[in-house]
Amino acid sequence: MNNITTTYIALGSNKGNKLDSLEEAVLEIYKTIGDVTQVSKVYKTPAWGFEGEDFLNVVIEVKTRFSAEITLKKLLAIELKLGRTRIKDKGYQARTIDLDILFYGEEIITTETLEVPHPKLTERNFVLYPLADLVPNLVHPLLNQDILYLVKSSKDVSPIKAISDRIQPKKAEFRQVNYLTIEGNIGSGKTSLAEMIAEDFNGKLILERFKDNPFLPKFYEDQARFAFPLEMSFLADRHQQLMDDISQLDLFSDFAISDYNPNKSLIFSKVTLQEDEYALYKKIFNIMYSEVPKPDVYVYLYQNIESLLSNIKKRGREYEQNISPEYLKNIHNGYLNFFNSQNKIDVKIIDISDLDFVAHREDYLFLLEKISEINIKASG
Ligand code: PH2
Ligand code: MG
Ligand code: MG
Repeated sequence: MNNITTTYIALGSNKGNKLDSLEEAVLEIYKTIGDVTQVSKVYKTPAWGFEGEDFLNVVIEVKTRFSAEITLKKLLAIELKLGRTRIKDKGYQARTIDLDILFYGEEIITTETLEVPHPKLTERNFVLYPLADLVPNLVHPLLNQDILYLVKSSKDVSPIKAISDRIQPKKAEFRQVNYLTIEGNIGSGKTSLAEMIAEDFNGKLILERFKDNPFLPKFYEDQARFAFPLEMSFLADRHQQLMDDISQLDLFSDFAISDYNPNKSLIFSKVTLQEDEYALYKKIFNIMYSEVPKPDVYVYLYQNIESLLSNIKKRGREYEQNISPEYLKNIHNGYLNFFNSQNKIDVKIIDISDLDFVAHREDYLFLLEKISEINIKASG
């Protein structure tokens, strides 16, 4: 999963309702690129380098998981959506909206389509002034000078004036609970989602550590022979881990988020074990987990079997490649049976078959909203 990078983007408009265009662009950037954490004052500036109406200019700070290249693509799509037209080879033209990357972390990028830091940044008051509102001490990675210094040494003599209208920052919202679990079938994306939410909302992450379970590859080779030791070893590992993790948090004041719940052991073993083995297993499970706290919200990411198989293929864990559609179907039904037997916890089954919350921030925001919904039935 991609890290979060802080990027600074310049917005300019000198055609149509300029303030509206800037506001709409901020909203679109929030929806498709990342949280808009800071917005400068709005500046009125004469068209620089061509004849035209005055501009309104702002600079915003954005936290994004997308690369600079993808950010640029998404910015161009927003320009088009907001009615930007370009006449080829005609130099500067009036525009409803212009969106330029000024800085992208400390990266220095020179490709055919993208140059970062923006090469003209030091020549333009309409970029330097708003940038100085946000990060006066930010150091230009090529020049090694900070923004305040660049403002003072700017040779741009064109007038620049802040107007009284302001544009608000816009950040993703999320209803935090003490203990949120993101569950799902194998390959559903539960770990990625848990990681993203924990990072964005400062949650304590509890991830299942299983990749080194020595029985798992054997089990996928010979289920009948290795199901019981596999389930026993999951049971022991998960218990030990959960005790370690939970002992480090205060479930009444911290926000914790996990990508599994111990009940998973029962759901899987019901599919993989013989009836008598399962009865024994359940006895031990109940002894071990009688005291473990239950999540306040339990999310189940549903994906159709086809997408699961394709995700499993994509992530390429050798020992998972022979998992059958029937096995995935059985696990899914196991989860549904389990949820039907629960009436005290807030279970949210969300179909993400047609979503891609890593590539599309819109989908991620949709999930945050879904997870934040208050379930009247369960909250009593
Ligand atoms: N953008 C330009 C050219 N000239 N002048 C002002 N005042 N503001 C701008 O945003 C601007 C400009 C090229 O993108
Ligand atoms: Mg520009
Ligand atoms: Mg541009």
